[in-house]
Amino acid sequence: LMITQRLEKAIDDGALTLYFQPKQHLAEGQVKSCESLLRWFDDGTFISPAEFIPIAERSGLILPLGEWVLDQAFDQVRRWHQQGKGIQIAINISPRQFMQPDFVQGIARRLDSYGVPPSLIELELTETSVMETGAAARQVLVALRELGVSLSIDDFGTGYSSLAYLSGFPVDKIKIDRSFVQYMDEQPEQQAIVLTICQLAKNLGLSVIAEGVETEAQRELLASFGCDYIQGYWLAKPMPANEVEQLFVG
Ligand code: G
Ligand code: G
Ligand code: NA
Ligand code: MN
Repeated sequence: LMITQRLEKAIDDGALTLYFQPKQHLAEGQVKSCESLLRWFDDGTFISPAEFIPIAERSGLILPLGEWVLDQAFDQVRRWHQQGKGIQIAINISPRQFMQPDFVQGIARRLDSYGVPPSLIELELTETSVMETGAAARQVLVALRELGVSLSIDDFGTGYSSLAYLSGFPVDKIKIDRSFVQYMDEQPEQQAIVLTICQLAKNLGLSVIAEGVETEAQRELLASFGCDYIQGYWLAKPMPANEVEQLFVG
């Protein structure tokens, strides 16, 4: 079978699962939110989303797959919420999914049917989603914000975001791409980029999170730059729901 057919079958067969990677508030040390990340175990072999998401994007399979991810993530938020754990989940949204005319409606419907507080849902949008669709995207962001969910720009710095654009967009948070964080403790240029993004976020009144934090040196630098949150192997790898929930207090 071709990979698209195998993926279609995987959705039906339950071979897909969501893992969760915690995020930590740097100043307070608390872990209150996590990012959901798709995992595909195909007969014991792990296939990376970096491999199958782009294929799903091209084939259109990302739409049913994205719906599946949203349902799984909302269901998990609901379960934690019912257990008295206020754990927020950040859900990755692909550009094609974001551009569907009924995208906002799908989020509104789930908030209602799963009965979860909107503050427990964050949507991670790519720069491409937000920038390439221009004015239309802005309307979608406004509508999502009105629902009360948080919005973040993923992989910040790798796309075409113009600063002028960013200041006019109703988002809450920017997520500094791993490629900048990775070498920031060795390369002054990378460090300068990360510092600049942190300052930019502050000046625009946005929160900032750094992803791919792997070392203590990176964590300390980020803290000194005023970065709000970190995510990465230094803290924890993506893991199943029952493992990640043990990292959360209260
Ligand atoms: O977890 P990992 O590093 O393997 O993820 C690789 C890529 O796949 C990342 O770009 C990540 O954003 C993307 N990805 C993971 N899970 C999802 C998902 O549920 N939806 C979408 N659209 N992308 C995802
Ligand atoms: O594009 P996105 O940011 O959603 O991708 C997140 C991806 O990065 C996931 O596949 C996740 O497994 C991976 N990841 C998370 N933390 C780290 C880290 O500290 N180092 C590396 N190399 N990858 C990470
Ligand atoms: Na992401
Ligand atoms: Mn990212």
